[in-house]
Amino acid sequence: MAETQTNGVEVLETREWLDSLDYVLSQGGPDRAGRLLQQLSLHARRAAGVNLPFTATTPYQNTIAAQQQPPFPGSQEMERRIKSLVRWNALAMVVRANKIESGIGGHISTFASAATLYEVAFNHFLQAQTESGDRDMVYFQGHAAPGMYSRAYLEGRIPKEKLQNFRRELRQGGGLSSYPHPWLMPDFWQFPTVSMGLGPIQAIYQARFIRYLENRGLKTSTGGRVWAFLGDGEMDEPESLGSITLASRERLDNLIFVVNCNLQRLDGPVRGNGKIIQELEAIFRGAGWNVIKVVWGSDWDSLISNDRDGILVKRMGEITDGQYQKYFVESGAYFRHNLFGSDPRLLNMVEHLSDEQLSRMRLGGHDPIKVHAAYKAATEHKGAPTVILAKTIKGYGLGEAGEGKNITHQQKKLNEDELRVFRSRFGIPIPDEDLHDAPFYRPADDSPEILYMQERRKQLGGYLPERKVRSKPIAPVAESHFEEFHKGTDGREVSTTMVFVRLLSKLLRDPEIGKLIVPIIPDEARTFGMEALFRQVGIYSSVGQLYEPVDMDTLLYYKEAKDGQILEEGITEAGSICSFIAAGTAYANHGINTIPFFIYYSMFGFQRIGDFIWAAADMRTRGFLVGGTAGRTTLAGEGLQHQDGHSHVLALSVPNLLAYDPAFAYEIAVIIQDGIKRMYVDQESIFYYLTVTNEPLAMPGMPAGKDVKEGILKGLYRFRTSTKKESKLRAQLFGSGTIMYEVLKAQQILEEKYGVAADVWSVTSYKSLYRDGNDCERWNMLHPGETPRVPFVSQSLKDAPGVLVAASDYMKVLPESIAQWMPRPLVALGTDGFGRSESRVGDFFEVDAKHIVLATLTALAREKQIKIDVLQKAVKDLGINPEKANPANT
Ligand SMILES: Cc1ncc(C[n+]2csc(CCOP(=O)(O)OP(=O)(O)O)c2C)c(N)n1
Ligand SMILES: [Mg+2]
Repeated sequence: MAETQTNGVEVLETREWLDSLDYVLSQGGPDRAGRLLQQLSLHARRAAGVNLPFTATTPYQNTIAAQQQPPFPGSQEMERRIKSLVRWNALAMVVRANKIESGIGGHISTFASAATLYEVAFNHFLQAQTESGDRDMVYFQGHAAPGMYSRAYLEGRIPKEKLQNFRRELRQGGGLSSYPHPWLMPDFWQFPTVSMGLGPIQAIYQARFIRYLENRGLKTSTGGRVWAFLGDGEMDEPESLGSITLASRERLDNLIFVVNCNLQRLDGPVRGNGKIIQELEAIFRGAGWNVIKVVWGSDWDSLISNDRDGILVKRMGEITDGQYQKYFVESGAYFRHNLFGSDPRLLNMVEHLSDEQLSRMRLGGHDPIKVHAAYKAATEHKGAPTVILAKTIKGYGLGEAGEGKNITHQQKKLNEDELRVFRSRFGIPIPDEDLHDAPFYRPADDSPEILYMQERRKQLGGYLPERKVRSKPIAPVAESHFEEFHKGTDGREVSTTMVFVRLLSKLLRDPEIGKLIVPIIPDEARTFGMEALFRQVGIYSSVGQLYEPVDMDTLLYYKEAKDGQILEEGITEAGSICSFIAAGTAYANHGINTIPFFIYYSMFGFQRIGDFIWAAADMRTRGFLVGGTAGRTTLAGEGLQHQDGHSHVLALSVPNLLAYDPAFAYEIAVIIQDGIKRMYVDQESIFYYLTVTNEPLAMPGMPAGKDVKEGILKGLYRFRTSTKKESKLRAQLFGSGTIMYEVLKAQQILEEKYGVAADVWSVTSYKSLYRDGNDCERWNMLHPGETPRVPFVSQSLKDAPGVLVAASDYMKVLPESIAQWMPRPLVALGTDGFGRSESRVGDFFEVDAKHIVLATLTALAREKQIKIDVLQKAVKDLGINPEKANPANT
């Protein structure tokens, strides 16, 4: 601007306009001035077609001007002292841990840069959850965990011994987990955030879920907010930004992101050649968020207000982040020369400041007044979520040990000199001679610092973070919902997906738990035949339905409602799992036993959003993940990308997840009934994965016998016993999911054509059997000489004669995982390899009835019970091409 004002007239004209604007500002305030500017711009466009270029960003300065700042409500000096204590103990924790055990890790510089952001929040904003109503939910940045532990230590919530055992949970008396993990510290942490990107999107869906609970009348508003403290590097994760428009669309003014823009990530600068704050501002503004930039501290106020022509702000906007980082580590002289030296007018502005003063000019994110003003504005903003972009220095206060340096993220060892500098800078009363092992420091309970911080937390309802389960167990669900499914369908063909949907719709009608059910679908309801639910319980929409649906005159129209129950998330498995997690942890976080059922294409579950499922496990999420159209051979037409032959293999990896691959209607009923009981009546920290398929088949009734239910739940039971007991050739066949029907066909062929009497077993859960087998092995190893425990598989097959053949619609490794506990060798058929879109891929994957027959005969031949020529003939008779390529690698 300044450069283009080439003649004096223009300069004068500009001055007059600015003076006029100043007058309007002083008389009418910022709102009036803003309206006037908008009118001016409109007028220019209408009258003369003046089109201002689109700018998504505002100048590189604070969004809240100094004169708009509210007064700071606390004692700045006292809060500075408390913050210093938190800083010191956080640093000491990491340094000590690495002294005791080199390489144990931990982070100093993340919290060092964010301390003011946290402390202002703790002292003035974050409302704790109370018995009478929950308030703020806070997603703490994972790597800042030492700061949270340190504060909890000063608050008297964590003893020194535990601090000592940071990252060493296995020590006597326990320790502190490296990062926020509700699994490891269930009374402390609520949200695991350290896998970057999972925190921000979860916070968005949490804020939306709170509105869902309120709109459905399950919860009265407590005015609580969701806060997410995030790293600027973290914003590069697609999950971080991928759902921000949901937050603005839903007008989530109960959501606040605080992005600590220390300009650095692990290896180096986040945007060395650009400016992360400006980039994020553009993104969030474009998405409709309220953006508050906190760039410069109070030290800059007078310089900026005296910058009448905007040359300083313009210059500051030209400097790259990489260069700013250089200023953090350089002298004041360098700063003066490099930033201000470009223009004599700029040099003039800082003439009155010494190099020393210049180098100590604070950034916005380190200035409590600026941070407080931003938080206050964020909490008062209506109609949109807020993001605060706060500029800080990574490793603030570490000086030579790492302040602003590229290595700072991983700095965990400070020598005595460095400790001394830090100690002195923050005024911690530890004498030089004690510094060598970085002792913790906590003033007495009645010291002014501790009293102050306790009083602040008392005013705000208590401590944070804290996790507390406040819901009461639900009453057992009526048996009658499930009994219908025990009978079978009398030959009528239904898919297990249809069975599941029918059961879900019955549960939704239950007077007790119906309202607690949260069906979650990523744009796949019609695929699963769930559209009847649209009408039955409605699709949640915070604004109701503002249009006349195109299918209004049909019975099952697309009904959106403010109290709609279905979370129809659109095509976002990541978003859907966040809703699942929010609903599945509401028993703890909201004291409400919502029961989520998240139904999705099984291929897009573990494979696509596995890390969220891991986080869900960590958070003790309850609920049912339901993988639809599951299995590799039953999904006609979809082919390679959709055909899932490994979700059950991946499910093995999640410790507190129960995974079932049911074949029949009654199995589904038994599993879901038990699941609701275990999770919501008995309050176990487990959750479920269930696969359902879309092949319509006649559902049999549940076989008689009291051990059937037990078998279904434990993972294995005998579904059909051969009637040909006199036969010498015997086999035990294991099936699950839709492959069960191929197994049943094979049983018939074996009996009729080859004289082999085969029993058929339904394996509902290889995972449960695998875990039980390992559990027994482990116990036996640790208890030599005692009566060994017998795995459930071994017990069940104790008296079962003949060869053993399993067929699964998943990879062979799944049945093979329990082979070691079977009485004889197991032949496993499965679906290793890439899918195909043909409808008969059972043949391609060699898991259909004829391959099960051949596998059984082969096993019998190996046992020398049948001759090789029977086998050779069988290959021909069954129509199997022996030269066919191996599906596992084609
Ligand atoms: C998904 C994921 N990828 C990588 C990491 C490893 N990691 C931990 S911290 C970090 C850098 C963090 O930078 P930033 O988000 O800017 O946070 P800061 O420490 O600077 O506040 C990285 C790469 C991780 N925790 N999660
Ligand atoms: Mg960073």
